[in-house]
Amino acid sequence: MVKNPLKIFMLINCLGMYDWSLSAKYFLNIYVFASTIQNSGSQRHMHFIKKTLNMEIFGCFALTEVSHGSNTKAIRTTAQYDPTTQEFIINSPDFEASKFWIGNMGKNATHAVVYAQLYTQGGQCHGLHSFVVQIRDPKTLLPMPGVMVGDIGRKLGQNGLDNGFTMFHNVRIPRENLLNRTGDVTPEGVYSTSFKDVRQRFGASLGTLSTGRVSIIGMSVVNLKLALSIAIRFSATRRQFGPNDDEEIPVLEYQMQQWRLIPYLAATYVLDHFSKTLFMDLVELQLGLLQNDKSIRQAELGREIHVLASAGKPLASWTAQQGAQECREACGGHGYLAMNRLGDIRNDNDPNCTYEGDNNVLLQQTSNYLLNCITDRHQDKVRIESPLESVNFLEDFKDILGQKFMISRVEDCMDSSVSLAAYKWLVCYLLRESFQKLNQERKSGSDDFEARNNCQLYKNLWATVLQGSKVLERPSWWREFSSYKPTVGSLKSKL
Ligand SMILES: Cc1cc2nc3c(=O)[nH]c(=O)nc-3n(C[C@H](O)[C@H](O)[C@H](O)COP(=O)(O)OP(=O)(O)OC[C@H]3O[C@@H](n4cnc5c(N)ncnc54)[C@H](O)[C@@H]3O)c2cc1C
Ligand SMILES: *[C@@H]1O[C@H](CO)[C@@H](O)[C@H](O)[C@H]1NC(C)=O
Ligand SMILES: *[C@@H]1O[C@H](CO)[C@@H](O)[C@H](O)[C@H]1NC(C)=O
Ligand SMILES: CC(=O)N[C@H]1CO[C@H](CO)[C@@H](O)[C@@H]1O
Repeated sequence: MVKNPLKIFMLINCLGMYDWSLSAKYFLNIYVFASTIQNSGSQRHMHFIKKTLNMEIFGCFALTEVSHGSNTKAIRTTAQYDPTTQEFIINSPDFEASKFWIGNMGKNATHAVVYAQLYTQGGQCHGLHSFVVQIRDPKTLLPMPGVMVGDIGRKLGQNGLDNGFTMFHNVRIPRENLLNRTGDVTPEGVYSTSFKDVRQRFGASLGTLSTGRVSIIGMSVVNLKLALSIAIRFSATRRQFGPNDDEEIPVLEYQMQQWRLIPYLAATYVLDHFSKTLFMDLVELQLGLLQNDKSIRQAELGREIHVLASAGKPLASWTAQQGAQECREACGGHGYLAMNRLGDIRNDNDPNCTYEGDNNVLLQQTSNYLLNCITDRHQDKVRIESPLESVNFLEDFKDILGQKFMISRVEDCMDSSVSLAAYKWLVCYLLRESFQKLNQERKSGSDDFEARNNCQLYKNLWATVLQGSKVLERPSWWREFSSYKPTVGSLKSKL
């Protein structure tokens, strides 16, 4: 599974070009279910992975409940340890705590990675942990005793994927099914964790949660590629109006059509490059996990990838959503004909803005991290730096804000360093403004929760901007893009 990560990434995207529901079924089983077992479990769980790869069992990832999606800490499924039988008892206290939206669970999954609050004797809660729970008999696909499972019904798209729900009525599972990378329970019922520092433990587990988001960035790029190739090809052949009655010109020749489509084409190149490099950073993180690397760098890398993916996923999925809509309109009436696929691409892309973290909520992960960087810099004079160096430039915060825009000729703006400098300035500016706004809120007596809520608009705005600068900072895409020679007729001269 981990031997050739880039190949799997490509395979999922290729399956997706054909049908996203098929790709999602494959992805959720191999990349989310088995990968979570690999990353959050240990040697004692390897048999699950083997069986998954042999297609003897089929998995899903069950975190979301009816009442809670974004706020995962409030998940209410419980896992009570019973030392007399050395089992965990998985229970859904009521319908609102039933797992809901779980892909593959509706009809076919035999096993689930279930997130539940871990309790040991005496009612002590140790927080959210993950467990492997068998939900169906692999031969008959009938539910296991105590498991109520079914399909949630028709969705706006991706109906080839069976999203399901489950309620657990005191379902007993072996103690060993606890995925024990961050914490374990002894047969006698004593809880232990190998991470001394809560922040470190959190960083390590966050990193693995980034897989889904990094993949969504890649999938959004595929959707953009599909939509743009349809719309640009169509525009190059579709003729409307012309200089005289006998000659009509392709709509792609019109300034307006280019202005609407070409920026999305440029964004596709940028995001394609970004998604591949971020994926390789994630692979580095996972190799560290496999080697049980407990260094500070590893934990910081987990945090940074989490922060980048939390802003990159909204940027990519929103760009794809808007791009697909623009492509649909750019093809006129034919764009609305189902067989031309633009509707499917747009509708299938749509849920990516919501799952693996709703975009608007996810952005707050990034903005909180950045605000913390600045606060730490102010209070403890710690340097702002991160393993992938994405925030290092904030160290020059003051100098950057003192810079002036000196360019006067359009030609000079073609140098990538100009946009990069403007981006850095904008990020620092918005960061300073929100930092001050947050402090003001606090001074006027708001508590932390309220103060942060009243700055949401500010913070999210610049978290998106910052992500843009991270994309720009990788110079190789500029080379790639500037050497790109479009072949669509006279478009060449106009680029
Ligand atoms: C097609 C599909 C497949 C899915 N597959 C799975 C799966 O396989 N496994 C799984 O575990 N889950 C799955 N999910 C669930 C998904 O992860 C959740 O829907 C998602 O996390 C959002 O949670 P929610 O629906 O509870 O929205 P809510 O948290 O109820 O959000 C509702 C609205 O409130 C806003 N909001 C919430 N909190 C804040 C805040 N603090 N500040 C500002 N605004 C806020 C949000 O932006 C959103 O607009 C799937 C969802 C879909 C649509
Ligand atoms: C998935 O479940 C449906 C409904 O039970 C069944 O028709 C289908 O064959 C199953 N697919 C697999 C691969 O088990
Ligand atoms: C997880 O369980 C395995 C096997 O029981 C054990 O060897 C390992 O030390 C445990 N890991 C942690 C982090 O507790
Ligand atoms: C990780 C994930 O769920 N990605 C989804 C993004 O959107 C495509 C459809 O465009 C889905 O099939 C993917 O599953």
